[in-house]
Amino acid sequence: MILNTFSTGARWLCLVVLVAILPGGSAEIVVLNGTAGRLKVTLNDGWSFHKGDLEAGHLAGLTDSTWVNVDLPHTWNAEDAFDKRPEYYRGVGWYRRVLNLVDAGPDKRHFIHFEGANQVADVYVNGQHVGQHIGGYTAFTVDATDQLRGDGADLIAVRVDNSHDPNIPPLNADFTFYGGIYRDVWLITTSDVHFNMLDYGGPGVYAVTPSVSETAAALRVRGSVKNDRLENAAGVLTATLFDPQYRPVASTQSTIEILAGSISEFILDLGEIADPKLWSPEAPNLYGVTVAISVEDLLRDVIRVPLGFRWFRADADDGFWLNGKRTPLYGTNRHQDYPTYGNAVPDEIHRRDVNMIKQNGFNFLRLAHYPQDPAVLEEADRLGLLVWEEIPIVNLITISEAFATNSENMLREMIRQHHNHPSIVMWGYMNEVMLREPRPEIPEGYYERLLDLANRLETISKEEDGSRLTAMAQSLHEVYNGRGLSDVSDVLGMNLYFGWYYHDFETFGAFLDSLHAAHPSRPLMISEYGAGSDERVHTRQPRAFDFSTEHAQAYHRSAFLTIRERPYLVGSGVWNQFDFGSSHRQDTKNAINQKGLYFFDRTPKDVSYYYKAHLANKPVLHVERERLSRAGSIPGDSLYSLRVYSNHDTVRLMVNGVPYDARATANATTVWDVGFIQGSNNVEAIGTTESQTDRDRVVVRFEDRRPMFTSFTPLGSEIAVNSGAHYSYVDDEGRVWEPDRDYHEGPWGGVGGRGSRIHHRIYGSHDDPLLQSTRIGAAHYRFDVSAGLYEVEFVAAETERKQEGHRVFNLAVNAVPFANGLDLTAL
Ligand code: GCB
Ligand code: CA
Repeated sequence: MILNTFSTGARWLCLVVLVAILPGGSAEIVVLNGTAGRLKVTLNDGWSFHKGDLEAGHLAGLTDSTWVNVDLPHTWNAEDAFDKRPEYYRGVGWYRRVLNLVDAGPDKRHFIHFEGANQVADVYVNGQHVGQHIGGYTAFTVDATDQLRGDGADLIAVRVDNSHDPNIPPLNADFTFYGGIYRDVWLITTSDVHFNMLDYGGPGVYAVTPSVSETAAALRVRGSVKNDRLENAAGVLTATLFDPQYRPVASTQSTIEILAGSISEFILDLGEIADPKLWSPEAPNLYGVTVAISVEDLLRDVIRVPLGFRWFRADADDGFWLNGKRTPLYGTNRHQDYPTYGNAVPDEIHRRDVNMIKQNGFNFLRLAHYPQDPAVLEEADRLGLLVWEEIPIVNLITISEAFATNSENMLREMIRQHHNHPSIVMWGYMNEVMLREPRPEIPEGYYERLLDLANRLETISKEEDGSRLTAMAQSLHEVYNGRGLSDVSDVLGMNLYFGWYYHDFETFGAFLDSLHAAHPSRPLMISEYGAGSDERVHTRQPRAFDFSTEHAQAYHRSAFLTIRERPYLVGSGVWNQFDFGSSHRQDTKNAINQKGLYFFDRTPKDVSYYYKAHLANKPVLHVERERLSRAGSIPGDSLYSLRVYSNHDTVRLMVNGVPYDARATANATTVWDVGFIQGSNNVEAIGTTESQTDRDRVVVRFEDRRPMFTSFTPLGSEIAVNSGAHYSYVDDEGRVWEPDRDYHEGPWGGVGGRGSRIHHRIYGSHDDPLLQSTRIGAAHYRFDVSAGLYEVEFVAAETERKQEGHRVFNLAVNAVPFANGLDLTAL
């Protein structure tokens, strides 16, 4: 249990919370009459869940004893979003829970606060509808006071629906829209005079710094108070600023009149704060402001919001500036899901993710493509990350007033809910919404309505919060064909995939320069760039879209250099920090977008160390280790290039005790051509900078298959070929399937046919990168092995239900047929 005490003044206060845990049941929540402050209690535990819709889902008479017991956060798509069926359940689910609340007094108000439910939620208390919320990524609060009986058996029922709705963004996107109450739920009890709890899910209290410099800052708090009494109330408001050591440093008081049943707004000026400790990624000095309201000398409500003193701007010529210092934003994007949890991840995982991003050396985080959990923002404040947060308008809009209204509402919710986080520097509201051109079904008037919506959202952003920059992300063709959209927000984010979806790395820089020259007053930012990879896929000839780790690393080494050489850029965000769930994806791992610097389970990819070596403020030395199983059957196969990512000046390498030359690091990389021997190879890198030395070791297993061509080796030796592929594949057993090759004077290779690769999911197997490639057409393989007894295994898959007879194999070994008319569809 954590007990927080605030001590800001002499007259008050004492926060009394009594929670009795009943054996085997949920907590009994006892609220004592006349106590001060507010009570916030988790409602995460003890829910019953039913997948599907029910007419009487909200009624007490319904028996829910057969429902599944769940705790929140919860999603119903944690499994079906990853199976090989492209669809996942998008529909209704019901949640019910008894609230064991013993209410000792009439002067209390009870609110239920949902941090997020995807995507439409209807909340019922004792059978009565108390609120509906639209949108899966923002929080909302309902006032349940009038429906609660406080007899220990109050029934809360929530109907959640994640069906597609043309009026609710996102309409479609490259991530999974997991349904459910997937974030924390709280009961918040206040007295009957309290800060506005129904302010777009926000705290109702907002701290602003109209001016900040190194020597002085102005601080103002605005907000609103609700009086739920039948008579008018005269209150005293107290705002106190606490420094990062929790010492009060400034305070102000003022009186407020609130008419019965109404809301009064207030502004409190805390005057000038001398020598504020500035907030920055290097020194995230986090202040806090508490605001309290007392009536008749008794504290009624108190709230604490975070505060950081900092100022910033984005310039079209020299990028991002924080606290008067040029601070290029080098960072990453993050989605909120995780293996086995889907999007219903506990706060610990949110916080750990943000920590990993910080540890990677980044100073920037784009929360794409939607507002994220409060734990994410709290951690970004605490650790010092500059954040772009956005609402989920992705890929396209619907031309309807309902879509526009829902979007505006989400934007206001996001801004109010996260307004107080000093980490936030940009509010975003659209991502790649111009539809891919040419696209015949573009509705009449689409671009005009889009521009109109963008302008409406821009206006709201500034109206809600003029202190932040606004941003929008566009794809390559959109940046060209802006149609006015590219100039609406303060910063233009560009999602650019040179060397992945199109063009190549080398043309990336020239493109940026020409765009900057054509639009010299636009602050430009790379909001996304990235390449997918799979630790099982390796090649000496990396190509775009082959998912080899070698290509992804080459991509990032080139892209980040290009970015760093361009001081006019506001910054950049890798797409993505972590691999994430995208149910429609059919890359080499089903339903996963693999562009992470980390795998979905948060193990780091080698390429993450490239960034760490560049950006982290500590020694980094990392021998690549995604390719520890290697095999070779042709001359030269034992020679491999091996990379070490480091910020040391020089790196030395030892392989099996043999020293290689010391090399100077360039672009945080050193590369060696290493000869491996059969079996285990000990690789050790030694990095040195002045007197500092670090070591990193890996063991590489090399299977030398060349002897098979000179002598018969009866047991345990094999050659496995990844037919039709230029990359090798390592399966679950550690077997290395070598890249295909054509036969030229031995020792083996394919004759006839040609290599071909599809990007479809393979049913019934997760060896997708092995089975997605094949040599098509009449072909045979020749292996010049010595005489002996061999086993030949033929592995094949059909990707879709083809007509019988579509693909038929006749197999023969040494011209002796052993299977004729083999038709996988007919099996
Ligand atoms: C983008 C989108 C993002 C996708 C990404 C990709 O431009 O903004 O949602 O996930 O590309 O990986 O294709
Ligand atoms: Ca949370």
